[in-house]
Amino acid sequence: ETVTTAANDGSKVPAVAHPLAEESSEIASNIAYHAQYSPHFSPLKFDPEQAYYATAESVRDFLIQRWNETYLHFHKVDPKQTYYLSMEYLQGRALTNAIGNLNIRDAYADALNKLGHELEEIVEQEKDAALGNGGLGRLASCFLDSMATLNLPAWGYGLRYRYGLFRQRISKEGQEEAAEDWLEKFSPWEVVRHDIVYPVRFFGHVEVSPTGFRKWVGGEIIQALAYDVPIPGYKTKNTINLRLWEAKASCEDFNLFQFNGGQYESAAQLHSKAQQICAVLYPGDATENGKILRLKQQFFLCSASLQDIIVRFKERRAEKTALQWSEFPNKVAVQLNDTHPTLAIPELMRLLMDDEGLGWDEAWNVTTRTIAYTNHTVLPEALEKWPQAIMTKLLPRHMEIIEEIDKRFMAMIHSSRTDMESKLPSMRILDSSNPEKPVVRMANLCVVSSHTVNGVAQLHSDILKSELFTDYVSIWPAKFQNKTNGITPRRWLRFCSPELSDIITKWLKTDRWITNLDLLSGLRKFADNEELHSEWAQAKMANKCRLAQYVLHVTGIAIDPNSLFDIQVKRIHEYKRQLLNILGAVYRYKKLKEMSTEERKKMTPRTIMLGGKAFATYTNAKRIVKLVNDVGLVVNNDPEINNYLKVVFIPNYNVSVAEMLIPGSEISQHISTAGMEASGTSNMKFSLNGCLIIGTLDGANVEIREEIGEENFFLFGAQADEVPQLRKEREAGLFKPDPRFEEAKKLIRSGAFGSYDYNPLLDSLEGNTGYGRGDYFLVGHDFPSYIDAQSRVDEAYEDRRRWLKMSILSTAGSGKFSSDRTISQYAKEIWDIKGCPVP
Ligand code: GPQ
Repeated sequence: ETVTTAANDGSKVPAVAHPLAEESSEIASNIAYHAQYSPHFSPLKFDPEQAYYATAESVRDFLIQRWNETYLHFHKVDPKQTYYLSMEYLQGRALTNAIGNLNIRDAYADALNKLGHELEEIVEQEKDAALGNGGLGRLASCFLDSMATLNLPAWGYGLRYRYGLFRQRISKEGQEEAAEDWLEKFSPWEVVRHDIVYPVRFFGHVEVSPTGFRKWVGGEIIQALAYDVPIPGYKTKNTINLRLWEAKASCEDFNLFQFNGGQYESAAQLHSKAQQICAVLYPGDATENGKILRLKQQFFLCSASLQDIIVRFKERRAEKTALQWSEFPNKVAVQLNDTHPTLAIPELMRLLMDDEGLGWDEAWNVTTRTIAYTNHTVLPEALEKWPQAIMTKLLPRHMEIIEEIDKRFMAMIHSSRTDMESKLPSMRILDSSNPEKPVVRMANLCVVSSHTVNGVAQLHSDILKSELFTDYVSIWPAKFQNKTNGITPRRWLRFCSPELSDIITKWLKTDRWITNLDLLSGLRKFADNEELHSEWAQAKMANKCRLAQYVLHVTGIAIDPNSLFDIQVKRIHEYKRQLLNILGAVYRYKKLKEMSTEERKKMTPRTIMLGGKAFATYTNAKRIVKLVNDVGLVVNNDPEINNYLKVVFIPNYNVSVAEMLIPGSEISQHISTAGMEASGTSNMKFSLNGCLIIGTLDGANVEIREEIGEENFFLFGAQADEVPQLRKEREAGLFKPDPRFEEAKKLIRSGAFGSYDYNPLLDSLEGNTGYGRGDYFLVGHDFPSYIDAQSRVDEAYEDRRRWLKMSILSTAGSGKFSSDRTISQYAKEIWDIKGCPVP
């Protein structure tokens, strides 16, 4: 038997080279070194899994080196620094990204070859870090990549969930959820920091001293322990930090006496409470206990992060001048990723007043100059409201502070804006309209306490100003901004589609587009060039074949790379209207069935792929997943039809799956009800990869269409400002459904796709409107124009040259959607920070 370990083969590889060597034979020996001395060492094995861990650990050596250099440099220069607070980060895999950003990919590929492995196979060993649900979490991760690449002094703070987003399995029943154990075999990308621990208090009460000084005491104290994830910039030394907190009880909280007495559970009570805090991403919050846990998570993030920020502020002051709190906002910017970390506001106030001895006005001045808030949704159910009773119990001092902010806000209106007094009930932070159950409106707290509030696409920011926050705009017009989202071109083009990237670099005669995405517009002048067309088509075909292989592997369904690849991947939600997509597919199927064989042969073959996770308790979303799978079963097994149409549900959609799907797509669907998708970010990824969009005038679609040209965008559906009127008409019974819409629903109701009862799902498209019923999302209204737009897609695809031109123009027009542009704007217009490159 041959021994498969490269680690032990001293004749082939020397034991240790310089840990930061960049030459492939030295890298090979470093990988071998890690294989030999890491905790994963097995003398008989050097299979892909061991090779992955050893490779990752050798890459980590570079990252730690650069992380330290960057930290010291920031410490020395002492620039103003941004802290991005987010409950979610969807990092995905790190290996390809790290060696790509460090510019050592080819050397690593060679090194692994020398050790008998293929880089492509090794990177597949890594589990996704899925500490987020969807767009909001992935945006945070793209932002970190841009912050590092732009050399900005900026860090991310988050939570180290034990179990990230669930793994989705598809069975006969539909979606099934299983815990995803991303830490099962340890993550090589995090460094535990036993030297960085802060106490975080919960419950307890407020004690008032004889001098009137208030202090939060008692309750339980959980320790926040830091785990650092180094984030390398692209072709720069700068490597910033994503600091994730884990909850721990201190050893003093372990009751040895009880344990020895056999009371094992109560002996470790606080330990088990601590474990719950970071156990899972976004646990359901329908129950009282669930609510407390979610609120605990939010406060845990805010308190630990702010304590850490304050320690660093003091450290950097200590060497220079005396401590001056008014300087704090000149050194620290805190960005709230939606309302989830709102408690940073009262927590900063508390730390400044109760721990540092500042008065209210001084603390308020510091807090409001420090904190800025990004809104990511106008959906009413996503606007957080916490019952005051729960807040008072869990965070009594913070509730006092929030009440004081509310009181002072009202006083300000009464004294200087009497014209706005009638608006106070909806503007107040505390909502006591139900006196039995007063709630804290987190978005209002954010708007009142932040120096800047921004939306995430122009249309969304306009809606915030004209609808959600109108009254505040009249008080603080300058507070509101737009920052259109972006995506990192490294992960979402350079690394996920090396074929297309090389072509772009060749034609632009530079690879500077990777950090200056506007340069892509230089492709426009080649949009009709036949040589480029043929290279472009070849790259696209290679990506489609790779995707087809993947689909076969995960679903067993063979799809034809010559068919039009049509993709919709995102969280399943009624407002995103996957139901419109599948009703369209059903309609297409029905029309194909009605055709003669001759007629059918003239049709454009299509492969419709859908993917995405449904929240475990969101019934209609789960029904949609089931429907897609049921339609696929019938269509894909119909021998008359399956050369012209396939419907495939891609299971377990995540960042890595996206990196496979997006480069292989030709048309993608971004078809939310106008006004409801704040921005969308996958639309940018598809467009960047030369995939055309069929979409509504919603979120960032509006700006994508502007950039790439309306002739290259398949537009349909109602516009945002028409939606309220359409809903009213629907309610008044004035809506006359298109016969094609009725046909599609009828076919599903007839049982053509199995015996599952789809009536409740389809009934949500009938009757009077109201949220979640009576076709609130206007599927029926938009259906005919959607079908027409799909016909235009088919027609355009038949004209090869026209399609390729549109595809090239999509990529050429995507420069604006780099997260480098977004982050530069945040840096300049909100944070007031500048690049601080490590020399
Ligand atoms: N978004 Cl509030 C989420 O993914 N989760 C959330 O909790 C909230 C928003 C999304 C939003 O739906 C998309 O339109 C945006 O593109 C994305 O945030 C990033 O801004």
